[in-house]
Amino acid sequence: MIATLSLFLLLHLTTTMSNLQNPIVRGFSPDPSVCRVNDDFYLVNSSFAYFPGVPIRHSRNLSDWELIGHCLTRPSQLPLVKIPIACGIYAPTLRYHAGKFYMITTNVAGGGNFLVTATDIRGPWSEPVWIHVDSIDPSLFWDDDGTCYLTVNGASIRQAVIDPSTGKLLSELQPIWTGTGGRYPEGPHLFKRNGMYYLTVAEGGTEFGHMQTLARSAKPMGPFQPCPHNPILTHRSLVSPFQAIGHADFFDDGKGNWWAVCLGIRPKGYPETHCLGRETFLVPVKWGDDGWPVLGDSGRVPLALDLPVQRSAVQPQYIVFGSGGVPVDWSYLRNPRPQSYEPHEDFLRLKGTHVSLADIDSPTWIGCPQCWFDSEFVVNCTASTAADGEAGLSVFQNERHRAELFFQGENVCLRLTIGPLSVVTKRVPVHKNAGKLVVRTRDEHYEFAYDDGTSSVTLGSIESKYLSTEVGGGFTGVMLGAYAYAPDGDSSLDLQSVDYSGSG
Ligand code: 6LW
Repeated sequence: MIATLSLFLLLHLTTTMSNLQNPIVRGFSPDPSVCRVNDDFYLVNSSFAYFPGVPIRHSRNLSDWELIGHCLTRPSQLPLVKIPIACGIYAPTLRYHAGKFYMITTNVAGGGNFLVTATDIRGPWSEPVWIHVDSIDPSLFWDDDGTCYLTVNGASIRQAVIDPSTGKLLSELQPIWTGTGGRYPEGPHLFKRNGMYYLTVAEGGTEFGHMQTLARSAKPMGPFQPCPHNPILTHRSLVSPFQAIGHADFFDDGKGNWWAVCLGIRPKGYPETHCLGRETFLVPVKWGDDGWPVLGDSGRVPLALDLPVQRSAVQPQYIVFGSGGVPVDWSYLRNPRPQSYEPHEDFLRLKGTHVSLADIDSPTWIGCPQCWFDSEFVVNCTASTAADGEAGLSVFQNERHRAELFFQGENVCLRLTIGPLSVVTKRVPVHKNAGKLVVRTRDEHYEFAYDDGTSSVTLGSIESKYLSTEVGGGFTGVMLGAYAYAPDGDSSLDLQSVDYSGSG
């Protein structure tokens, strides 16, 4: 009996350990798009007002995704000047054709639709080729004859032939499908399989009513017939840890298997709210003999996938700052002022300016997505603050929903900002402006502490719903980072290291 039980437990553990848990990218990673080149998969996500823009992740096994760079790394490609956090880069599409990568997207409040190209995925990427179409969520598809189609959102999904080298439309932008009646048909992608053209669309809005639908035609411009079992993917009205599922992109793995990536959220509490932003999920696609696909578990995202996990899902980060500057998976808020970030041998100096985290501007700030529910983010630093200057740790949803644990004069302070209310809730005298500033994230709250190396003091906490997208609005997620603010005089933060680990 004991032997049987041990064998069962071993099998269960082995299976559990080998299964990839969704989401495949944890934390702020909305509007995913994937393309495959031979055995390499590349994933891009939207990035809004964060710079650099459109992160690129690479995988060869669909389990491990490494952030390898960004498509938009220059202000000439990505002007983000004093625009709201929910503007900037919306949904991107990544495609590969005839030896060249194409990324097409929209800079909302920054010029509209454009594409950039590269022969190497790691760049350099070209300057924008602007596309003068009033829409969001542009997608590209090349037919077997080399014709390139642009598909965009609207009251109906619209499509035209395009010259991607110039961005010029070569045919009239025509409505090709209105979807199944869900609000906001968006995120369209055209793809081809066994001679049929498939058009997939997100409907219902990117919240709890989100769904993915599909139609097909014998011709690229239609007419399109809807799939008999639409929505092909949704979690609306389901009891599931995953919600708001939609905005899918299809791809095949070169071995006869089809997959889809999609966005979703993992809300907590009641009413449900989410802080980690919209994340990226992976769904297996099985094609029926009728030429229609079934996604996941009868149109639901599976909790786990039968894919070997090469590395644990918990990838602790221990970042030592110094001459290397800012790590590839960290971002600035809008276009940074380069002179405010000064690499030294064993620290990065963040030099404050008159721009604060309350301003829709470019404060001295760097951060990375919160990617776990149960985690600890430790900023090891030394601050120098003058007058009303401040420097320290930042938990940031947007300018009006955020928390800072910062050094100011001879104190460590905790300030919580919820809409119009911004209050320093605690001041603790300290004998040095150095040590570890800590935020512990939990399912439904954030807790803040200061550790001077000999003792630790907790300054307070905030319920996470006040930093959630449902309360704060927008399309991003909580970012954890460091900052400096100098309304007058010189205030700076010498950032030695950040230790970030967690689970869930
Ligand atoms: C994106 C649209 C959407 O452009 O939200 O979830 C917008 N879908 O397709 C911003 O992410």
